[in-house]
Amino acid sequence: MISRIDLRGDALPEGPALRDLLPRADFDVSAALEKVRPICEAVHHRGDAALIDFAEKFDGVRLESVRVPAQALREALEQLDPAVRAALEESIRRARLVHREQRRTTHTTQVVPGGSVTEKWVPVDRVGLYAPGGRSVYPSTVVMNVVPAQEAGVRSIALASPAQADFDGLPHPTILAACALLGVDEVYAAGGATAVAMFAYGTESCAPTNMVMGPGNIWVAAAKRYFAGKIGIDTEAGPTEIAVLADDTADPAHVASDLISQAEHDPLAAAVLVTDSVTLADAVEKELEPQVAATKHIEDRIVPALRGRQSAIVLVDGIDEGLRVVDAYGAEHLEIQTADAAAVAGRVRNAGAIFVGPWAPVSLGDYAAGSNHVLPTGGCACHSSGLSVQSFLRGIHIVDYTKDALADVAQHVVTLAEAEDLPAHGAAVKARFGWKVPESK
Ligand code: HSO
Ligand code: ZN
Repeated sequence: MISRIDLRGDALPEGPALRDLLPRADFDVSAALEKVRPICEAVHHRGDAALIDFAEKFDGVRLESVRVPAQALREALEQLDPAVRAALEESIRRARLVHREQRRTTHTTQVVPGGSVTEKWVPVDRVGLYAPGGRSVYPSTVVMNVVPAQEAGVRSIALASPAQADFDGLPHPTILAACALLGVDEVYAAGGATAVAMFAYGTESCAPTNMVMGPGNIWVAAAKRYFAGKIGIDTEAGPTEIAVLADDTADPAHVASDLISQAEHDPLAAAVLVTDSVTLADAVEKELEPQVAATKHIEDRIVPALRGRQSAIVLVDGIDEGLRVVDAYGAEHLEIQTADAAAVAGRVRNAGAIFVGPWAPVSLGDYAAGSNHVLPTGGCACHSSGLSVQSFLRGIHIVDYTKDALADVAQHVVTLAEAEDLPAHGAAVKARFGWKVPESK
């Protein structure tokens, strides 16, 4: 069911060489980039008409308009299963608690008397959020995208999700209901690259946005890459990943169920167990068979995900070596199921989110821990964070100097300008002092 990589015995290699020993699926966005280019350009030139044609081609439904009417949002909320509504409300409440505390405050540094730099945090004006459709209809992802944007103070939030043939071309009703619960009333039936292009260029019915955030498939990732540098985008989301660092204190049944839980997303999802215990490795492997057989998405997702080259049980000599392995891997989700799990978790440097001990499975974070589930994949956790209030803010420096404060540092500015062969930079300072460099006090 799952392969093994034995890294015991020899000293582990350093950095990238260690990462190369670890399993990871290919997620080649560059090939998809060529295919999304004409799609993006068609949306640029033909606007809504192109979106409608693409929905017919890709989603099999002819739309009258891409904008979802307010009535449809209200109805979706009215018809939402009350238990699902209560669960979403609790998920929203917890996410708000966490994300509200991520807000940044304006801060002024008095650099010298009369000279200060203030950092002011300003939300992006308008953002486009994407919620996938198709195999993954996740109202929880709507929550994880919208809550940080709202808590950041973004004034204009639009959301797109693919048109569904089964629902008269509207996005999935649970997506609409989640929007209604969150107070998002600008919703579009647009999927994949077409949605990203709609937000980036704007169309007759959708004003352009400053940013496009939210996970999606390879086409969404490719379209985001196409617009990188022109609008704000978050880190590209690849297939989901779980790594579990466990020792012989872990419960093999729980480790197995956690691995399966993320394998359930996608045949390319990665499930990696890193352990120093052969006994645990054997027991987890034994657990996988019956647990997989008892669940739902067996052949289409879980079995290919666990059998795929992206998943493995990695054997290491001890927890120190295990930590080096999980740091080299940089998992989207990392569970620590070891003795003294909090202390081990405290030593991890690279992970999108860390789940500590036996009572914090990744599923909790997916829905209701309060943490965000839009997290860096594909090793991007080594340089990026998950979605947060910060993702929607810009820190603007406000430089405020008096004449005396400028005079005091003028010589240094002129010296550096000359050293960089940019005399006009220095002149901009000298001009203010009768073309003489004032003496520093
Ligand atoms: N584990 C996914 C998020 C998700 N799980 C949505 C269930 N629904 C990526 O973090
Ligand atoms: Zn999940």
